[in-house]
Amino acid sequence: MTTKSGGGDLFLGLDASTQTLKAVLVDREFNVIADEAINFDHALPEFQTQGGVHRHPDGLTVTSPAIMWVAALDLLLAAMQAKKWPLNRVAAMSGSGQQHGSVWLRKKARSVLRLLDSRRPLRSQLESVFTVEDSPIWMDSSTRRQCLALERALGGPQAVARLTGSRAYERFTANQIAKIHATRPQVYAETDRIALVSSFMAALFMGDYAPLDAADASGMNLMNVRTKKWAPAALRATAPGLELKLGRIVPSHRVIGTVQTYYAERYGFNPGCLVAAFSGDNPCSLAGLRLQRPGDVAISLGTSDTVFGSLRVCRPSASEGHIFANPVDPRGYMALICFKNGSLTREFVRDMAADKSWEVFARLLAMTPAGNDGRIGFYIRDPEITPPIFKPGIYRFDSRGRRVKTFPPEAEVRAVLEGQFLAMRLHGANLGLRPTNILATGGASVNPAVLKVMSDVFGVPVFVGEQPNSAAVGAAYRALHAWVCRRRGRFVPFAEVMRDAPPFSKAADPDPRAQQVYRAMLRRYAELEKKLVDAK
Ligand code: XUL
Repeated sequence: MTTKSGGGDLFLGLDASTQTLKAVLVDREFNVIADEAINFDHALPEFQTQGGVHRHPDGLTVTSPAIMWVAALDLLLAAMQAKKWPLNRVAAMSGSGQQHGSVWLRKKARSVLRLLDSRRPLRSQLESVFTVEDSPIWMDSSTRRQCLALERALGGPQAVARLTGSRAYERFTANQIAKIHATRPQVYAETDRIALVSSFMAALFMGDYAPLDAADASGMNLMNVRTKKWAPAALRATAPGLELKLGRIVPSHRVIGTVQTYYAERYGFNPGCLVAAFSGDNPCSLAGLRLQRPGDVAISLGTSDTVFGSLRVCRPSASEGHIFANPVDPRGYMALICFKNGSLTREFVRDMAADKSWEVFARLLAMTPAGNDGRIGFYIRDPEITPPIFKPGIYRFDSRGRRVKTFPPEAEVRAVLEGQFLAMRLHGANLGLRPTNILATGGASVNPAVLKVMSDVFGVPVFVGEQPNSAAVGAAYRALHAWVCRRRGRFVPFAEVMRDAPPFSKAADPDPRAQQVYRAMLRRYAELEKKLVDAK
């Protein structure tokens, strides 16, 4: 067995997401050699979650039982052991957590963590350490009042964005904390530590309170996104005595400890296995997709679409997206923008105009030129956040900017794709994202017709990569990164650590003739969008 601190040749990545707890094991050649997942609804039915959460009757509050995450870790570790994962070869581990959610611990939590008894599962030991049993999570939108109060205290949405990287958002942890402080002051007083989901999972492995990493701490509205330190004004506006309850922020590539003896004794981990700071799922995905250089942008085409990438400069906006600290470059940043209308909206248009068939969709698409003869459409099936157009509907405009009721089917299919990608290009650029190449992921990234329009609208090549568990894999890559930095005793660029990883494959090249068309179209799109947003 390897016992030297950080000895071993494998890297473990965890992902505590909304619905599942996953683990992947990665070797030095970047191959995923094993993976395992525990689905909360199925494996732990006693918690009666749906999709891993409890939606409360007010329609706004959404929580998950904190002890469920602990119970899932027991199951995950047992499954890894049953499948004989070579845990004694793990040199370093890290993890990813759904962002923004908070875990509230009472004083005794720290001694319970330090004295974990390897004869018993974690669940029975941690049952009574929470002051808030139902953790608020990222789907919660019950804190409008607290958001307004934070923005008032700091001088408006733009001021909050400038300081923390995002305007005040309901799901961001400051506003959740302010709500608990206001509505349950006793609970707040009894809380010794408020962790994020990521740092809580790290604490379970370290056997002590874990520091927060700068990338995940960026999703709280509490950290100065430039200095990566707590912002005193935001702390004061949120709740009294908060800094002590939050602990330290460390760079995301920092080794924060070694695994508690519990894991060596009970599951055969190498006792010297390093624990690197855990981070949020979006920062971990950035690492998993290896977007290390400004200009590397990922577009995830899922139920909602997400655009994210690395940035050198920090230019937060109150009207769109988020700036986070970069998880692999302590001097850099990352931008993240969510678009609610993603695959479901594309499928809606396919069903309406293309006979419910992607083949027909692609055939229709080929009948129209880039730029759609000047037609522009906004397809808002679900209330949209980027741009904020809350009233569902289809807003179609002809080449002269006049609202029209219908488009022919071949124009309709092009309009939905061009509209979505123009929105991404416009709002991404507002945050400083200027792609030089795009990595497309998510369900719709297997569709060549969709990727061709993406490539033309942005004017850059589009790549695809098989990376189904990008957050968990990203956590494992970050563990490797932290391990290399520790070994060499200095910061080593992530790109250097990942240099020999297999390249992604190219799926589409832009048509140079489309450049001009889309540049002009982007201006018209922005004007029409402004009109729609102002009219709301
Ligand atoms: C990001 C966000 C979600 C969560 C859960 O701001 O709220 O992506 O991280 O995945």
